[in-house]
Amino acid sequence: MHELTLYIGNKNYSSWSLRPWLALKVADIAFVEKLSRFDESTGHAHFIEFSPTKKVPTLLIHQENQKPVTIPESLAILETIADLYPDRHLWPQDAMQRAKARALASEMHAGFMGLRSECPMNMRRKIEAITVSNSVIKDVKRLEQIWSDCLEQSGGPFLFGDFSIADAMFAPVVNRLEIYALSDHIAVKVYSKAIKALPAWKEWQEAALKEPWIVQEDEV
Ligand SMILES: N[C@@H](CCC(=O)N[C@@H](CS)C(=O)NCC(=O)O)C(=O)O
Repeated sequence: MHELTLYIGNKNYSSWSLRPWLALKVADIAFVEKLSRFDESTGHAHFIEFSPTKKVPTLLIHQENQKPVTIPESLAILETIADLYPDRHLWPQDAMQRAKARALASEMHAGFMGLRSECPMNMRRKIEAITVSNSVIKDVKRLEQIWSDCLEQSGGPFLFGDFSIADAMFAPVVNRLEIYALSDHIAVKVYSKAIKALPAWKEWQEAALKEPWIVQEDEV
């Protein structure tokens, strides 16, 4: 038996935190949520109290009579959850589809630097286009290609049919594409609608809108 504690950052801004939080909620896995606010004045120094990387998200796995196991890195957290709860099928069951989903989740984890640096997630930001670099335009084109290919092959509503870790990894991008008006592609519209209809997405967004804290560098 084990219990889970997930440390996350501000719901308005923390795109990496959203990923495992969303997967845990969609898979109906119980966990204790600990929100630790960003503090730009100290470089988020207090994150060291729970994470060796000083970053959110970080998962703690508590087992009886043992020291908690600490897992930083969103993708490692998602893999760990899939391992601990195999019956929730957080990866596609077919090996080839699973391989494809893993490749896409890794691509998201390691790439899309233009989009990630120029267009921060911001759940409360009003929709308003901004001028973006070619790197962002390239990232958006790649997302349009991934989402349209996956939805065409799976039939939706999620990238591999049922919600998977690939969706958890791409979910924050739904907000970025919307608030900076980056795409009119039909696959983006259809996929964004499916993600935003998740009760867990709505729960995260509602909480984000109630947060009073402003992180100036993420206000574009
Ligand atoms: N590769 C990490 C990235 C995590 C990350 O950069 N988190 C941000 C917040 S969304 C953070 O904790 N920043 C604080 C810092 O860099 O000191 C992951 O996948 O979890």
